[in-house]
Amino acid sequence: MGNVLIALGGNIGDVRATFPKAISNILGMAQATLLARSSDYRTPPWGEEAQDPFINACVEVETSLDPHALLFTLQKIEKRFGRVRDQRWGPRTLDLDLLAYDDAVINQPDLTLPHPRLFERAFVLVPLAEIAPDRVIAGRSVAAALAQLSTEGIERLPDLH
Ligand code: A4P
Ligand code: MG
Repeated sequence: MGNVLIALGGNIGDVRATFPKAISNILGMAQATLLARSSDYRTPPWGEEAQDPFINACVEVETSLDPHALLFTLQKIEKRFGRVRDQRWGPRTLDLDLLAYDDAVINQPDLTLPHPRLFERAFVLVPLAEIAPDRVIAGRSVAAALAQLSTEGIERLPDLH
């Protein structure tokens, strides 16, 4: 079984309603068990700034799929939720990024682990620090990496009931 951290993001449609459905899909399609789920956060757009704010969250799951099979499954789920891949860093209904899979280090064209832009992104590290502050990824703890970034404009959203 692999221990996996996955980032969820989106800024088109009712993203907060999409997330629980996407998580159910991950658990079902990746034969996974949910270990932790962060709150949802509203985050300023990163990379391409002329777009709506994003909602971001992270989950920790345990899965029997290997990293490539898991990536393929996440991409299938993105498509199912209407993800159209056009503009890099552009608006999307659902983005599922594989952040880390155990301590696997993979450098292949279709899969890089740990996720190469993880440490530049407060929109990933803020939710991740809520569920796994002491996790060490590529030699750095999540909390220590987050302390290097500005979290300006990131807002934790109250739970939906
Ligand atoms: N790929 C390689 N490694 C991985 C991995 N560890 N996890 C490949 C997931 N995918 C991985 O991704 C491009 C290719 O990366 C995939 O085909 C896969 O084989 P993509 O999802 O198709 O393209 P993308 O998402 O547009 O590009 P990229 O660079 O992954 O963008 P990001 O990093 O997902 O950024 N601002 C805020 N506040 N919040 C956000 O969530 N998201 C983005 C998108 C931009 N700005 C944002 C947010
Ligand atoms: Mg992506």
